[in-house]
Amino acid sequence: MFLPKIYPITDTRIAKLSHAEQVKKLIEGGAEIIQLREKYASPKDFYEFAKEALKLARQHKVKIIINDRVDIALALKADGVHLGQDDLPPEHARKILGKKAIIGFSTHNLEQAVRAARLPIDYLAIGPVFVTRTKENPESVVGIEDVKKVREAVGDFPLVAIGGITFENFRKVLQMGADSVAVVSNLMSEADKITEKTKKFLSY
Ligand code: TZP
Ligand code: MG
Repeated sequence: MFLPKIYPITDTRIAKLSHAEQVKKLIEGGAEIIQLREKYASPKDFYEFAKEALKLARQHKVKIIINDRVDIALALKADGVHLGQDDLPPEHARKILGKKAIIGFSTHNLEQAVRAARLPIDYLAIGPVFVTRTKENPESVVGIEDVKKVREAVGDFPLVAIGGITFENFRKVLQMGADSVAVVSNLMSEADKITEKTKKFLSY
């Protein structure tokens, strides 16, 4: 699949904005694919938040990926889902969502990444590349050398790097072989700068 260089992920606690408000600002900045990540709201609320964000995204032909919840992705006909190692296994998500859905899968070391490349997924994510405060109980930091090792091991499999990625370090991560960098705090922590920062990332 085609992956834009920047893959923003929403976070209502960090941005202090709703998912739809974040999506609006990201779209204005030029984002083409956005993941909605919601770790605290009820499934019912996440469904409603995602519905609002998706409506906006569709008007601009921007893709929306739902973190964790295959049911919500299915109910809203979102563009796809992003799954972790402890979520519904990707092969089952594929059966539920069908062949057109985008399925992303998180990995945290070389072995998991190599295994993931054999699954019916559209991209794999490796991370955290750097220290992150966004994820509760993050796995060990993998570092940029491991991004390179993963790239060498998975050939041209679509690869997203995540965790502690900033405007200062993202070029290096792309040089190590990631197709795209997923970013939360560095894009979202100042709500009034989301659009400007997205543009800055995209015009590097
Ligand atoms: N998975 C690995 S690191 C991470 C996730 C969801 C959080 C990334 O957030 P940030 O703020 O870009 O470090
Ligand atoms: Mg998950």
